Amino acid sequence: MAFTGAGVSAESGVATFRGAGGLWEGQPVEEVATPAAFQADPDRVWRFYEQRRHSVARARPNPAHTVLAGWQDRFPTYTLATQNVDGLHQAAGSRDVLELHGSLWRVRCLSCGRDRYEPLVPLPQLPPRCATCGAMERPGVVWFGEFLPPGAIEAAQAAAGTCEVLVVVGTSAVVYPAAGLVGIAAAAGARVIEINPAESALAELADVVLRGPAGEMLPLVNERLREA
Ligand code: BV8
Ligand code: ZN
Repeated sequence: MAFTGAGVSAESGVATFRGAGGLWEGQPVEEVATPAAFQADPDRVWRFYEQRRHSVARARPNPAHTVLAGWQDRFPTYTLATQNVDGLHQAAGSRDVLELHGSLWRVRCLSCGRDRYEPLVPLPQLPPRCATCGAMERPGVVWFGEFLPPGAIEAAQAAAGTCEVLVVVGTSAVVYPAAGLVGIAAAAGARVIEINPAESALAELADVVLRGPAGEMLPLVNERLREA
């Protein structure tokens, strides 16, 4: 099983949350990515997501995404769960990705709940409006204090409880319930491998720590696997 955070997309040029790029208009993302912020000023929150759609649209998957996509065909049982909303795992060829925090590329109607894939950059109108009922649509992501997409965290928790190896890539591991996947895997006896250039909240949960960038570390791991 692989579990990823913003760090796996860092070498694709996509800003992480708690690193240098973690601010929007001088505010921590945590204060912009919330239902309250959207309620108070939907245009401002939409500007934030439109800007991220623009920056991700220019980004390409990096070797870390490519290795993780290749493992799907290398192992009989394999699950990839991500906290990322950028869609770069799918762009690298990963299938059945568990998107625990939704996607930048989906929007949902506030009134009739219609959820749709919207790849256009820039959006034809901001905020976008529902073609069915005309109401405003919101970004298809999970904000703080919101439930994760039904089924996603449950499937990820089931996989974490049965996997032999969990590779954790590029997450500060502070956001729950996603970060709880690591404790589930460790408690179930999985080997936990962390790939991160910096310390994270995982600390003693990892059996092995590869202290470096994912775009370099994952290809190295893949080389060793080939020799194995
Ligand atoms: C929930 C989506 C049930 C949108 C995100 C008190 C009050 C209310 C709630 C809580 C509370 N205390 C705790 C909670 C729960 C809360 C939470 O965990 N808060 C934390 C901050 C304490 N969680 C929730 O609210 C979740 N929902 O609990 O629902 C519920 C329901 C109702 C009422 C109560 C409870 C929802 C969480 C989802 C929030 N949405 N974003 C968007 O993306 O815009 S979270 C946001 O953080 C992103 O999704 C991101 O993925 C996630 C985690 O961040 P990381 O991916 O780890 O990124 P980060 O920048 O932090 O770290 C990057 C790492 O990469 C670093 O370690 C760095 O060293 C490393 N790195 C850098 N370069 C590289 C690299 N690694 C490898 N290679 C490199 N090159
Ligand atoms: Zn609608």
